[in-house]
Amino acid sequence: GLGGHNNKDLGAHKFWATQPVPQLGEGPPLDDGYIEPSKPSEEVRQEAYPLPKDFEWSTLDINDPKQNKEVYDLLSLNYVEDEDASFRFNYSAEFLQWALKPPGYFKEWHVGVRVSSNKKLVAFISGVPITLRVRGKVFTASEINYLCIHKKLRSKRLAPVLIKEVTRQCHLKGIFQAIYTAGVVIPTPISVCRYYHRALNVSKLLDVGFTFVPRNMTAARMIRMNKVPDSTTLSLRPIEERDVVAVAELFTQYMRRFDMVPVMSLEDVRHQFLSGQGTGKIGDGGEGRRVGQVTWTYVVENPETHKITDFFSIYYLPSSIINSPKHETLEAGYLYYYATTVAFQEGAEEDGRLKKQLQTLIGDALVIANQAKLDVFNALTLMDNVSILKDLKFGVGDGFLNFYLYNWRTSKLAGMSDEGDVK
Ligand code: NHW
Repeated sequence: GLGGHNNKDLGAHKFWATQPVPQLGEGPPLDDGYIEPSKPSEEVRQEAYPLPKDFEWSTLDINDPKQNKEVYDLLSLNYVEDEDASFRFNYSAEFLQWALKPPGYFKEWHVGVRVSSNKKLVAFISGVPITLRVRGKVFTASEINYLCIHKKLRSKRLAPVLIKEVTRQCHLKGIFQAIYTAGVVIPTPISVCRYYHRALNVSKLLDVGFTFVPRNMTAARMIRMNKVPDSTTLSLRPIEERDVVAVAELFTQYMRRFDMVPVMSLEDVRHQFLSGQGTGKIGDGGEGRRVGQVTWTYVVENPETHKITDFFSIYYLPSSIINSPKHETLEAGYLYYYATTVAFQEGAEEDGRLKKQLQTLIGDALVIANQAKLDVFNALTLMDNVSILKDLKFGVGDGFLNFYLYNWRTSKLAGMSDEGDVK
């Protein structure tokens, strides 16, 4: 599966050694907090960093369908691939619209590099505002993603220039912390998660080499074993505007279980869980998805009290299949946020009630993913996922995802890591 390389070489990092991040091998900090202090705006560098000649900076206006498509095109050909270059993330233009424009976004944080002569977009990096709680401390930050350099411009030390420029743009808006994830190991992960995969369309996954028939197994038996029920166990309905307050409350309360979480306003909840549902009818080509659909969020409503007791969310992120004669696209869904009020019942964690409810809830997410004609359903070893992966027939992937904070010290986050807790 996807997840990028895991460079185990903890050697010199010419760029990262200069940045306010914990250096590799540094001991755990005494206290959580910034590494370098914030600067008043007049002390922030006012000029863009120099680019190699023949290139120029360009702020991308994602509201402009043409520029949205330029970012899509760059990423669809040059973004993250798996270790043996079989699959490449294929974020849709609608996904990028959704991901790059949360409430309070800044267009200046959508940083592109163009060839001066023909204006072709050849590199990109983005930030979006986020409020984080890390352990007991809440702070505003920038979530950095979609760093991408055209394949023909690799290994020329352009990435550090992009990173410095997006950092400067964040500083200009008064933001001095950031969060980001990567398949690669750089200084210094605060947590590492593993990818797990639940096969839905086994024969296609076999066809494209995403998975293999293990010894003592046949394809037919694998297909049978991975069959997903036709209907959900819980009585679910898609989230609606009237659920936003309840879902926000449930989300906030459930997230208290974890040490690093986003703090979401009502607008954030509306954006994250409601705005990505796509428009109009289920796609004509028998896709099982709405046109432009990016997310699915379902709620469970108690029929008597009409209270929202549970919710889950899935995002749709297909990958291009690089060398298959038969299939172009791997249709993948990813488990996003979820919550259940069962977690708040006395003793529910200890006596297994929570685990059972999560199995039912995420089991239903699999049914929805299957109905949407997705080929595979992915999850990371974070939140409470580890407790349900095995029973729901997820298999371990070969990708890792490292989590990083910029200009913030905290000791390694336990619980998210797979070290020790996945058997
Ligand atoms: S991770 C996905 C990154 N993108 C891809 O993997 C796409 C395919 N690859 C490429 O486009 C999600 C290129 O290979 C890239 C590197 C552009 C990755 N994060 O230009 P050079 C994100 O988007 C360091 C951070 O020669 P290149 C998160 C590398 O360690 N650093 O390499 C992004 C080395 O530094 P060192 C990375 O292959 C978070 C230097 O870049 C990195 O042509 C960004 C080499 O540069 C990565 N994924 O281009 C940080 N990959 O010190 C945000 C390589 O080791 C920080 N490098 O010598 C916060 C900023 C905001 C702060 C706000 C206060």
